[in-house]
Amino acid sequence: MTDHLDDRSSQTSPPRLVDALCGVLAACAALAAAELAAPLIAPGAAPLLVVGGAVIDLTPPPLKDFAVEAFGTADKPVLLGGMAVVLAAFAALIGVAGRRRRRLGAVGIALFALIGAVAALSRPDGTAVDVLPSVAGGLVAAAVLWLLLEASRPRRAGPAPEGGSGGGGAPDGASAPAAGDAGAGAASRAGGAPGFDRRRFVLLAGATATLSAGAGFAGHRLSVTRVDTTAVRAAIRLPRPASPAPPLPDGVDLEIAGLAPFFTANEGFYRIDTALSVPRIDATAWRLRVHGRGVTEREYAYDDLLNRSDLIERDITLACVSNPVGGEYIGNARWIGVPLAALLREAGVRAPAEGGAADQIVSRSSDGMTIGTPVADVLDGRDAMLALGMNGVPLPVEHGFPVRMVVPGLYGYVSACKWLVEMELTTFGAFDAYWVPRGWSAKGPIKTQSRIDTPRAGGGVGRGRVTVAGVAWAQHVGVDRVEVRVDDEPWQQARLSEEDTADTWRQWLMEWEAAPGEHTLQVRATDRSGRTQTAAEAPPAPDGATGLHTVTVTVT
Ligand SMILES: Nc1nc2c(c(=O)[nH]1)N[C@H]1C(S)=C(S)[C@@H](COP(=O)(O)O)O[C@H]1N2
Ligand SMILES: [Mo]
Repeated sequence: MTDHLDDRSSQTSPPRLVDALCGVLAACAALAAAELAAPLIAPGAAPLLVVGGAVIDLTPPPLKDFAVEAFGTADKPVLLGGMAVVLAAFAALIGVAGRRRRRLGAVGIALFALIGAVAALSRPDGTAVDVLPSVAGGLVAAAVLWLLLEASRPRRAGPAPEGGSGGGGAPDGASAPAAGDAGAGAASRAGGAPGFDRRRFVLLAGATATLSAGAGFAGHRLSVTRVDTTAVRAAIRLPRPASPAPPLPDGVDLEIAGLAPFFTANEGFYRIDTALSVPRIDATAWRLRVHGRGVTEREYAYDDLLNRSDLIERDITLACVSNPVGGEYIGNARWIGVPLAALLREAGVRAPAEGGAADQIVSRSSDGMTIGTPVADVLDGRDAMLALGMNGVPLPVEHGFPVRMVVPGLYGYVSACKWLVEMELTTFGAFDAYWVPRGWSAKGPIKTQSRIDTPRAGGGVGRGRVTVAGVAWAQHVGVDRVEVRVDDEPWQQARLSEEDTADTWRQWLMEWEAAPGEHTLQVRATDRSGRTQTAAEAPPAPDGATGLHTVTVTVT
């Protein structure tokens, strides 16, 4: 047990910080081991991810709304960072507790492994093997903690200096080996000099940190490259659609600085989902299963869809129900895909009004998301599709590769299932999709809305002629009119850009003679059904925010 280093090392007993460090290093080693084990034995079940996923699913809706509002699309890095801080704090405690009683440390570690295992099993796609990374992590944590605590264990020559005079750094109660951990310690204690071997500990700690970083990195690489989605995706050639998008009229894009462009680039397209790590699906192995009430079960491969002779290309503006008034969770893209109504009719689906047995399509993603869409909307002639392409390229991985649903006029949470793997025909009475028990309406038609993009809220502009511009949307109904109000003046009609289709947003602009001082600008849209958006303010939950986007600017 005693090695030659013991005899010539600096000797002090470990302060609590060392105990805490032992705990934190054990946690790092555990996470690294689990990260490495996951892609090898249980892909997608790395403990941080499954626990993070469970946290997301269990988060009460108001807290989730707050997180989205406060951190926007950075909500997931913030969540992972928060989890790391909490984990580090508990790991430090486990280190301190483990010094007093090894058994206490073991119990703490077992508890964390259990949390990981339960989270893994509770995932919608969880299976029994998914607990293994957590088990592996727990075992590694226990071993590393034991090793580090041993290495930093205080040794005393002869009887312990009771109530030490201070100079020697008498071990506080916490560092004294406790009853219940016998055996191994006795020998080294008897033979060693007082204090603990710093050099040996630093070496071990350094080795633990280095190995953990290496294993964690290797695990990460493995999980990313296991299926080379990137190569599969890059090899896909999108066919020419049988029904191309109607020609774009001149003047759909007013091309004003500060105004959202008519088409949103894929890179800048908002992203909203519960996926902590983006599902990476091998399109060549992908299958879509269609089943449920009133259908003959079918299965489609990616090529079955890609090679269809009825592909359509359409411009559709997608919007999120969580978008606050004036918010950015909306984007417009040119999609290529399979007409969903045609595909469903082939399988025997009929609209409820035609005697169909199902009124809801429940889409399932590879990561277990469920999204419920009215059958009636999909079959009413609108360009609902299973999208394969977005703005001229195969769907980006973040936006649902290989296949997602897009339905004009419905918020994303009731229509736009990404990483789609299954469609089940059922009823709204029989099944609540993911968001419904979380306080969101089962049906979510998009509300007519408008936004001022320039000038920016809180910004300053020079007096004289100022271009006020923004976007307005009423998907599948169409925007008919946009009006702007300055302070308490009467509403003035804005100039609208040319319309692409009723399924796309429209830009608008108004020239304003701005006088010095602080001014408030407001916008409202009227859709083609004659409805003007309400000024009454409502939050995003349960079925979309209302109110007028209001911007205050200072004119100098
Ligand atoms: N699999 C899956 N699909 C999903 C979601 C999700 O969390 N998981 N979120 C939905 C929501 S709420 C919206 S608004 C849209 C957003 O699509 P985007 O990220 O491509 O903009 O995807 C929808 N599809
Ligand atoms: Mo959404």
